[in-house]
Amino acid sequence: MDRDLTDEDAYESVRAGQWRAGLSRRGLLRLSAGAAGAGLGAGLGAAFTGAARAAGVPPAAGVPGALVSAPATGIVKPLPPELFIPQGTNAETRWDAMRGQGYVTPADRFFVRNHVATPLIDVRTWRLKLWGTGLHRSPTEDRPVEFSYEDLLGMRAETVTAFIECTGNGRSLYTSQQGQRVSGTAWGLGAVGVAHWRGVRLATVLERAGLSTRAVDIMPRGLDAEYVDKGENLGRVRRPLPVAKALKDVLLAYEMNGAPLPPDHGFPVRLVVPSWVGIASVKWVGDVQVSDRPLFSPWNTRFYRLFGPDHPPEGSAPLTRMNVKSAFELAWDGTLAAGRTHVLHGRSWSGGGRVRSVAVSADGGRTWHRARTRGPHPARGWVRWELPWRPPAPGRYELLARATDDTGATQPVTAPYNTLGYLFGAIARHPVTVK
Ligand SMILES: Nc1nc2c(c(=O)[nH]1)N[C@H]1C(S)=C(S)[C@@H](COP(=O)(O)O)O[C@H]1N2
Ligand SMILES: [Mo]
Repeated sequence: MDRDLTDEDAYESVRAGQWRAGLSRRGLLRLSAGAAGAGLGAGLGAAFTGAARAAGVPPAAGVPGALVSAPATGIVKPLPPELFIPQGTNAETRWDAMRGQGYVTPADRFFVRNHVATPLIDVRTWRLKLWGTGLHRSPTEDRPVEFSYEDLLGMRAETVTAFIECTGNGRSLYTSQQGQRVSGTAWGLGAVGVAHWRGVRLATVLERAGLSTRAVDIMPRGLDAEYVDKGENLGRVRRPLPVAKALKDVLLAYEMNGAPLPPDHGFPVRLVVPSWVGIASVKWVGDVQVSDRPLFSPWNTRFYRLFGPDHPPEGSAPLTRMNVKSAFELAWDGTLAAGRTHVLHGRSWSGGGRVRSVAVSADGGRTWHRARTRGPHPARGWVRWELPWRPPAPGRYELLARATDDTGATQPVTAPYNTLGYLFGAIARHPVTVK
C-alpha cells in the first residue's frame, strides 16, 4: 500500500524508520510515486487571475546575500512597540495589534523570524536554481536548471491563504504556565500570521525543471548568510521537504497580501508550506536540491524534532504539521474597564484542518461558552471569533480559549514537554486585570 507522506503519522513512521535503518529505496519510490500522483491536481483553492504581473520588477537593492545593517535585529521594516514585541533577531506580533484588523495579518505587523539578518537581493541577477539526482539528467549544483523572476511571474499564478507559524510559538508558556525550562526564543503567542500568498506552485516549477519519478525529497535553501550556532557554522538555512508535500499545496510565493514580498518575508521569492512548521517556508530561496534519496540538514535533525525524556536520543521524527491554537486579540496582562460588557475577540487555527468550534472560559475553566465564529474559514488559515463578557467584579482574571479542529483535535490543559519548547498547544491562560 502506498502511504501518503503528507499525512504526518505516515511521514513520521516512515522517516523514523529511515533514520534508523538507512533507506529502502524501493519503498521510497513507491511512496513518492503514489503520494505524488494523489496530490497532483488537488487545488490550492486558488484564484487564477490571468494577469500574472501584478508587481512588475521591483527596484534592485544590493547584491544577493548582502546584509542590511538595521541596528541589532537585522530586520528591515519598522518595529514600532505598539505592533511588535522584540525577540532578539526576531519580532513578535502583538495580539492587541490584531484587534480591528481584517482577516489577514497586514505585512506591517506580521511576525519576523530570522536566523540571521534580512538579505537584500537584486532581482535582476537573482535566479532560482534547481539541481540534483531527482531531476532528469541530474543537473549539478554548478550547472543547475534556472528560472528568473520574470520567468516565474510569467507562469500561471495561484493564491493561497495560509498561516505561517513558528514551531516555537507559545514557547514561553512552557515556563510561565507549566514551570518547565525550555531553550529557544521566548515567544508569547504572536509568532503566527495569516496572509494571502500569491505565486507559482512549486509543482509547476519542479515539473518544468524535469522532475523524475525517482525524486523523494527536495531541499530549498535561503540566500541569507550562514547560520552560526554556538560557534558552529551550520551553513545556510535549508530544510528537506518530501516530494509528496511539495507537489500537494506548496507555493513559491512572490506576493504577500497583494504586494511584492517585503524583504523581511523573503523577497523576491519564498516557499509557503501550508499547515506545516514555519521553518519549512524557506525565505529568500536561491536554490532547490531535488534528490532521489532522503536529505538531511540540521533543520530536520537537530532542530524541529521533539527531544526530552519522552523521546529517543535522536529525537522524534522531523516535525511536520502545526497543532491547534487560539489567541485573544488583547494585550497580555492588559486592562479592561469594570462595570460594562466587553466583546472578547480572538482567532484560532490548526495545521490539522479547519477549526470547527471555539469555547471560551472566564472563570479558569469551570464554565465554557461557545464563541461565535465569523468571516472566512479556510482550512489553511484561521477563524475569527467573538464572545461578549461582562466581568462580575474588578480584579484579576484568566481568559481561556479552546479550539477544536475538524479532525477532532483540541487543545489540552497541559502541553507535552520537550526540551526545545516546540508545539505549545495547551489552553493558554491569558491574564487580564479588570478595574
Ligand atoms: N532563509 C530563511 N528562511 C526562513 C527562516 C530563516 O531564518 N531564513 N526562518 C524560518 C522560520 S523558523 C520561520 S518561523 C519562518 C518565519 O517567516 P516570517 O519571518 O515571514 O514570519 O520563516 C522560515 N524561513
Ligand atoms: Mo520558526
